[in-house]
Amino acid sequence: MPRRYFPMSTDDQLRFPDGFLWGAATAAYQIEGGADAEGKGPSIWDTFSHTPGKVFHGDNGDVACDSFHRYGEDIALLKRLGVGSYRLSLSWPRIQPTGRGEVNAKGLDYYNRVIDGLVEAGIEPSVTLYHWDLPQALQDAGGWANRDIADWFGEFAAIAGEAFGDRVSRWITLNEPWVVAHVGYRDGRHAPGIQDPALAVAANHHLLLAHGNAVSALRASSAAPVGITLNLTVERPVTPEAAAHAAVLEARQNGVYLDPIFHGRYPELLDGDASFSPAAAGHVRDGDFEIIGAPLDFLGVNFYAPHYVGMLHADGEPRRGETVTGPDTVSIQPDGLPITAMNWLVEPGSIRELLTRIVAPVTGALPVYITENGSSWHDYVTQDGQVNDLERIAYLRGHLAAVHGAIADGVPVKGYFAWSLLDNFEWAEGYAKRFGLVYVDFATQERLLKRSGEVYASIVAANALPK
Ligand code: NCW
Repeated sequence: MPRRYFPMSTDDQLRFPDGFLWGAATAAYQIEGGADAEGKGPSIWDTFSHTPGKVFHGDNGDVACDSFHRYGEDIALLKRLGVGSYRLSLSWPRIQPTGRGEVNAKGLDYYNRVIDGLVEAGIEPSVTLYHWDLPQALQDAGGWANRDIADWFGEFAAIAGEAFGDRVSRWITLNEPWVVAHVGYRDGRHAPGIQDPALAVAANHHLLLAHGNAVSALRASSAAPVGITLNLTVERPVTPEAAAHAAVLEARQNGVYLDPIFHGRYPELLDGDASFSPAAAGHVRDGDFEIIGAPLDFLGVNFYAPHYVGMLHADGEPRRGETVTGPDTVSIQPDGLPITAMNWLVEPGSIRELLTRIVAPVTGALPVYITENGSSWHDYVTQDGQVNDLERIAYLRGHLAAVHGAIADGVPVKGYFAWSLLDNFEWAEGYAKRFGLVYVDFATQERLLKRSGEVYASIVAANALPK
């Protein structure tokens, strides 16, 4: 790739290209609350979080950040950050309470209020159609394991496109389909809490078909750019022997989404592996790859941490920092790298490696947005009423410098959305894990800009990162 230099980068700052889009992101179930307000139907996360033992501390999203009522405050915070765009998601069961047919006009009204408020504030709405809160009625009909969901999702996308397509600046069909299939249906740590590889691999294929149908539906009703957000992994083998295993892990997480969308096939490396390849499991029908491969306007990439892998020692004993993951493989937490409250490694260079080694060779000149990046720490309010989250600031600076490096390498990264605007309901971790640039006191719903929020605002204002 040709290396490009920024004429405006100087010794003391890294300047981002003119027009670089700065944003912040959230997801409906994580912030809205209003779980049964104004005609909303139940989602799989309502069911899952109310099932004892599924979420840390028995937390649920019934109230969350109460953004259903406090979206005005959220928009004011976005203005304070100075961001050009807000990435939010739509709750499918707020709009279609049973996921099919009947539309809840009051649900549309809510998003109209939010979208109008953003536009008025000069903030572009970047809207994700699906960020994990499936209508429970659709789960009862098989959820993502039922191929019919591709049509149900197409219908929902058409409704959203017609309702909001005149004001939305960019559409994201799905957030992290790998997590939906793998954590929801294979590992079971997320809703619907199923542990069945056969259903997980079916979900993988149906998510892609649903994505393709949504692209077509959105094209019919909105001129805004359309993309998908993938959580791609960077696998780092610690020995040459572990390289083949790392390649398989990348195919299982990256290839099973990137290859069908951009190359019209599932990864060859997984041929014959019916528990990871939808092709090997017999899910592909004639015409599927034409649907899945509908041309996109951008790729959204979420990235948090790399993953280190190695081979199990001959004595079968894992060493310190190693977790056994297979008959002869281990997952490794290497010494010397910081670890966030989520237990995720901090290694900024890996986002540059992801963009240059994994993304750009597949997407070429297609614009790329970092649709999520951020970190969780044990934040607290000091006696003088501040959150001095220095670790989050270091994480943010490190990752932005690495994204800048990827742009210098020639990767067309057009924007960056911090995860997250607010501390929120962190899925299976409940409220115990805070990712926000804004601290939320969940007892009072008071919002407080963290120091990282102040730092982010100054980076956004300068369109540059001080070195
Ligand atoms: S949990 C998760 N996240 C966080 C979440 O807040 C956000 O909604 C997601 O888009 C931050 O970014 C994403 N990702 C799932 C990681 C699951 C790891 C568990 C693997 C188990 C096999």
